[in-house]
Amino acid sequence: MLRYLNAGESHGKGLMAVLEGVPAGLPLTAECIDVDLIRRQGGYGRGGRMRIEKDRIEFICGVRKGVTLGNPLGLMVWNKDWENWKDIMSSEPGPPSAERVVTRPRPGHADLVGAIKYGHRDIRNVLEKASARETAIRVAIGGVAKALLAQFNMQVVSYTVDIGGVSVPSPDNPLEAYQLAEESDVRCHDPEIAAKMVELIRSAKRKGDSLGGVFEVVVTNPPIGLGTYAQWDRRLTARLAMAAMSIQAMKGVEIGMGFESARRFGSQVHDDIYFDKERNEFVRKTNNAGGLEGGITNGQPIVLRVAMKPIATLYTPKDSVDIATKEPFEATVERSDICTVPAAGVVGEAVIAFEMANAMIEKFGGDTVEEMKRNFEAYQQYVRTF
Ligand code: EPS
Repeated sequence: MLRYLNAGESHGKGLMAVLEGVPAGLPLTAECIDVDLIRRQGGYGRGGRMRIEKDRIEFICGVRKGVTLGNPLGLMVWNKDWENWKDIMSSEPGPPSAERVVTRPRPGHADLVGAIKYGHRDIRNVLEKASARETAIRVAIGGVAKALLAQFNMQVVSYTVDIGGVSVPSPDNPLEAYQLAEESDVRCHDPEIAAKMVELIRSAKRKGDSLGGVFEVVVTNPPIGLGTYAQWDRRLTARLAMAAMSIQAMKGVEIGMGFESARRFGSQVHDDIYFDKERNEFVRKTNNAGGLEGGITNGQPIVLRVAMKPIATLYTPKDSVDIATKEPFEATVERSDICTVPAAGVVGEAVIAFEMANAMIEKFGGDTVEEMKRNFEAYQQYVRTF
């Protein structure tokens, strides 16, 4: 089983993770992880912090000469901004820092509830870990998972389908959409819609507002039979939904036809089953199920749409109360992003890749990638002759 723990404050020294369960013999370089770290930093609507950071992975352990050892991986992303926060965030004993104290909770953020829960009078102690800065290390972990999935010819891609209500329908060809989206500032495959999205973000910026949206994540080429209906918490549908909802600011997730399927007759929803005698396999002409039936992969691409609320830090803030004075407060402007839906798609890929890699390891086991491949090939052969 793959598992990880991560740690790190947004303006601390860096973000770290220990990832256990990666089979030995997986080719892995910093470059293949950095690609996604760079993608996560991009997108129209990002704020000032991304001009400071240049996120790169450092393997502390578990990889030797570009190949995993089967040991836990130690992963590190250093924060460049730490240089500006050394004293404020210092772990040395001393009086609380008087600088950058936060007493004004942002509606929609973890600020107020976190402060009450943990007894913090300085909300900085909450926002440092609640911050979406944490997603950098999760993207790194997702990079390892993607490398493992690639050994089985599986890819995890994403693109933006909605920003603030400017939307584009789900594309017929996700891989093509993904390629086009990679060229777009908002990671949307339709250039006309992308331009409208940029314009909306620009107008939100002018008004001191923020925007959310929806991104779609697609897993290509999954084998039939990952996950199970046999126990509630092993349903892959549930695990993928939890992974998606574990990303900061996510408020909804749909699989396949999702909420729309609730509005239709069964005959309009369920994907007919055919048998292709030439290819010797069961096929579907539609994929309304989004690749999952009974919590199990059915061999069709997995399709998820994830809804992100607008960023909680507004340049024109909502009503709130200072926790020190209990008085309503006037605007204080904190550095923030306007819209991070394009970046959130990259994070979505990472968390879904992690769950998929885990499901692959569960089914095909193996201490080594070689062993996993043998088990995988034997199983695929079985499926072809079922
Ligand atoms: C982020 C880093 C943060 C924010 C953002 C995500 O940097 P800073 O707080 O120093 O500007 O840009 O975090 C949030 C939007 C949030 O609400 O916490 C990053 O690396 O992605």
